[in-house]
Amino acid sequence: MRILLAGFEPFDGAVVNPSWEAVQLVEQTYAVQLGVRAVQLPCLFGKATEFLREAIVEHEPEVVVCVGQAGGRHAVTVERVAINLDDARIPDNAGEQPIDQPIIPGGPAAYFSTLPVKACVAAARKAGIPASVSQSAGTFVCNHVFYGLMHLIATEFPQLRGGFVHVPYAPEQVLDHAEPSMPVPLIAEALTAIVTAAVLLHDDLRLVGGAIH
Ligand code: PCA
Repeated sequence: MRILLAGFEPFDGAVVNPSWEAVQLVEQTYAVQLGVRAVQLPCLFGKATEFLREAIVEHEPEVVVCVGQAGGRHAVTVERVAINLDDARIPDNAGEQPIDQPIIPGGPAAYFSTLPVKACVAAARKAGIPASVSQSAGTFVCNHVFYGLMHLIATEFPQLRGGFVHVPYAPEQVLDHAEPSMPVPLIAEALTAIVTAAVLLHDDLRLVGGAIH
């Protein structure tokens, strides 16, 4: 099995991004056993997806899981849907701040993850780590890359399965303010459980996991 895990570089003035720290840890531990390769994506509209496409061409993975930081979330969240919209609240790392622009003009309004999202959540919880389904990956670079990945799968790589996972801040990012956080080794364990579930299960489990709002 070949698995590509993509994390992001720090953004918005931060010095670390737990997504990149965690995917590296998974690679270090499971490179051989699970066939995991970790790559870092720039926090840039456009370029990040191009970089991801190059990594897919180079590594020929069967499953791609992109991972990003979602500061303020208290759990590891498996994203269900990517929407065809860039609407940046802050600039990306090159100062780009698209407002209300389609990612792919004329593309579908949305793509669903092709990971078994409920099974992935269940696997992380079974490992003892707080996890839930998320119904929105936002409208910044993470949603942009998630949509870009699903569009690549729809148009160029039909055998590939893929999706997106958002992770909380690492503790060192919130030392002086009241925000939830999760140690990077725990995030890495959750990602390992999620990737394993994604590899083993093509069809999702029918579990409660929706949201009222
Ligand atoms: N999180 C941002 C972009 C990069 C990252 O790690 C997001 O959620 O869009």
